[in-house]
Amino acid sequence: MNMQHKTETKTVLQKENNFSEWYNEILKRAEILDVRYPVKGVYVWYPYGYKLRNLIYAILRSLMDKDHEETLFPLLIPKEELMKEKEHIKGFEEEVFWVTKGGSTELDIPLALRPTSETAIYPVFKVWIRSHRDLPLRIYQIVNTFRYETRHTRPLIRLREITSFKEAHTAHASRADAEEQIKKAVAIYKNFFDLLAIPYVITKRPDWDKFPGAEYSIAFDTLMPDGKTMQIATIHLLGESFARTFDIKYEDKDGSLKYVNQTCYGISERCVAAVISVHGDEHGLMLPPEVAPIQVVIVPIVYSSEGKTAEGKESEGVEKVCFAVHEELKKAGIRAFFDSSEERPGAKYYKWEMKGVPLRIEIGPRDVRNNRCEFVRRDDFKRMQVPFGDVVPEVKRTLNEIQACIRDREKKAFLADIYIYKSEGSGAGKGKGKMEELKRKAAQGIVSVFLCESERCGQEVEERLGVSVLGEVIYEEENAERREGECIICSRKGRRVYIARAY
Ligand code: 5CA
Ligand code: ZN
Repeated sequence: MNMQHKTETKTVLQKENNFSEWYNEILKRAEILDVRYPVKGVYVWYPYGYKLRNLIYAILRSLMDKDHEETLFPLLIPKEELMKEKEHIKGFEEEVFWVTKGGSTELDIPLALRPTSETAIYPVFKVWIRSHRDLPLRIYQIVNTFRYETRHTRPLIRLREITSFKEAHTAHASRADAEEQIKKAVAIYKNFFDLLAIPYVITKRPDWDKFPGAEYSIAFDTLMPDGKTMQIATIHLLGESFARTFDIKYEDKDGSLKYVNQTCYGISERCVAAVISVHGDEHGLMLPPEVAPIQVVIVPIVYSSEGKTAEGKESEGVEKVCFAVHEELKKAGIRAFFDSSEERPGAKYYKWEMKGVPLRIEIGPRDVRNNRCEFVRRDDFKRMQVPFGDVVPEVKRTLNEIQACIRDREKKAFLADIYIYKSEGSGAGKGKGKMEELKRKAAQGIVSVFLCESERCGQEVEERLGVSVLGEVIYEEENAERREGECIICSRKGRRVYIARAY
C-alpha cells in the first residue's frame, strides 16, 4: 500500500544517541503507526503495522490457547464494581476515563472505560464458579483498554488507548495451584519473547511497585536502545483479595465453601514497540522472519546500470521467472511479495529494507540465463547465489538462520549491557566513587546490585542513581551468581536486584 510518506530515497537514520527521533521516523516511514490522530496518546495502525501486530498476536494466541480459553467482556464497567476493591482502585483512580452521559441525559450509574478488566470479569466469575469442578478457570481476552496516563505519552509504549491489551485471568482452588499458574505464565511469556527474539530480565517487583490489589508482581523488562528498560509483560498473584471483595467461592470436595485463589497477567503492544526498537537499525525495521508480514521480497532487475530498461524480451523473461518463483514460495507457505511496480530497483531495495523484510531475491536477465537468482539478507546484507531449483529450501534455511542470528546477536548485546556489581564487603559499596560508577553503568543499561527489602534503601538508590529498582532477580537455573550480599545502602543482608533507568 502506498501512503503519502515517501520512502524512495535512501536515508540513513541515526539510531545511536538519537533513539526517540529514530523511533518516530521508523513508525512513519515503515508505515506502522500514524500519529496524526487528534487525541493525545491515541494512534492509528497503518495496514502494514497492523499486519505485523496480528502476526505477533497470532503467536501469543496460539501459546495461550493451549490451556486458556479466549473470551470477550464488556468495555464498560459500572462505577460501583470498579470502586469495590480498595487497593485496586487506589492504584487506578486517577487513570480512569468516565462515561457519564447518554446523549444529554446524565447516567444513573457512571460507567468506566476499562483500565484493565478485573472488576468487569470477577463479578461474572462469581456466578460462573460453583464447585471445585469449575476450577481451574483460565480465560483471556485481547481488547482495548483506556488509561488516562499523565506521564509523557508515546506511540505503542505509553498509550491512553491501549489497543492490544492481552489480559489473562485465572481462578484456582488453592494458593499452591495459583503459584503453579504463575510459573506457567512465566514459561509462556518466555516462549513468546524468545520467538520475537526479544531479550529480557525477569524480576519480582518491589512491594511499593506491585500491581494495585496484587500480593506480588513479576515483570519482564527489555532494554531499549537508549539504555532504558521497558516493562513488556507482568504477571500478578492476586491471592484471595479479589475473591473476598467479589465473593468468589467454590464448594470443595468435602462440601466446605472456599475462596478461589487468583492470578492475572498481561501484555500490550509494547511487545510490538520492542520488536521495532530492539532489532531496527539505521536502514529501518529489521523484522524477525517469524513475524515479518513479508518474509521475502522478489525484485526484478530490468534496468541496466545506465538506467535503460533491458531488452523487451529479456525483461519479459525476468518477469515470468519472478512470477514463477513467487508462486512457488507462496505454495510453500512463505509470505512472499513480488514487487513488479514501476520504481527503480534501488528505490525498491530501500523501501523493503525500511519495512524490515528479512530476505530479498534479485532476478536479472543474466540470472535468468544462468538459471539462478541472488539472495540478499536484511540482517547483514550478505549476498548469495542460488540455483532456481533450490529456491524454496534455501529460503527456508536462510529465514531460519536470520531468525537465529537476530536472536543471538540481541541476546549477546543485551547481556553485555547488564553490569553485575560485585560488592567486596567491608562497606566498599558505599563510597561516593562506587555510587558514581554505578550511576555511570546504569546510564547505559541494567545494573545488578545487592539491596535489602526496606523501601527506604530502595528509594535512596532510586534517588541517588536516578534509576528505578526493577526488583529481585528471578534466577535462571544456569545463573551461578551469588544471591545474597550486603545492601549497597545500609549493609544489612540484601538480595540481588536489577536497577535501571526505566520507561
Ligand atoms: N490486569 C493486570 C494484568 S493484565 C494489568 O493490568 N497489569 S499491568 O497494569 O501491569 O499491565 C500489563 C502490561 O500492559 C504492562 O506490563 C505493560 O507492559 C503494559 N502497559 C501498561 N500500561 C500501558 C500503557 N499506558 N500503554 C501501553 N502499554 C501499557
Ligand atoms: Zn538496606
